[in-house]
Amino acid sequence: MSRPKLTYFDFDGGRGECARLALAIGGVPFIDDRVPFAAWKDRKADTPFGALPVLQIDDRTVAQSNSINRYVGKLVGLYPADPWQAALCDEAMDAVEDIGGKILATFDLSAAEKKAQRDALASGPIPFFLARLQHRLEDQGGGYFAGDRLTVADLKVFVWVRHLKSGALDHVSSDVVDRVAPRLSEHCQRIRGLPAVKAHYATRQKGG
Ligand SMILES: N[C@@H](CCC(=O)N[C@@H](CS)C(=O)NCC(=O)O)C(=O)O
Repeated sequence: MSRPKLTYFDFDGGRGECARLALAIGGVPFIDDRVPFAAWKDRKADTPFGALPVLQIDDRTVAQSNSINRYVGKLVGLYPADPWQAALCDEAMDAVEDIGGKILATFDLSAAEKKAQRDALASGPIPFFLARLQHRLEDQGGGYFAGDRLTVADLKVFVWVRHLKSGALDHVSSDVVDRVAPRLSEHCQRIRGLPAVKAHYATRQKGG
């Protein structure tokens, strides 16, 4: 197998970050192809569905973030072998897609419309998804979303929760996670503190 190439936009978050983290944690050397937003229009047509992320291995290409997450998770041992645990893992990742899609849809709005829609998200869907994800985490014992161990579901939820906590989402208070879903906040801190996750971001800070 040649070195996998993961193509996504040039920031440490969003739909491509879970697979980047999984590959890094699994110690799989990969080409981290980061597309500057300005270059996207020239590359869009060459992707399977006109969107990123895309994973290429040898002469094969696969798109759709959760499909990539599952594939990479299987490669590196971060996806459950048990069918039920796999379904729980998928459930958490798909839930993040549901709320992430709603949030993403607000990015290109006018300032006034963005504020109105973000206010609505902050008082409804965002706390709802946080509370329900926390509930599912607690159902599994509070540590991990599936299989009693780290999976790509934990990484995907981590990336979303970390973004909320960063305060980077205008009109959505950065304390919403702590207020609504403290166990999810703890989960985020725990994933952030994993040696492999810390090592990955240390490399990023060095520009690696
Ligand atoms: N269902 C797809 C959605 C992919 C998607 O919409 N990606 C965004 C970035 S997160 C994108 O490529 N936007 C640019 C565009 O659609 O032109 C997935 O999960 O990968």
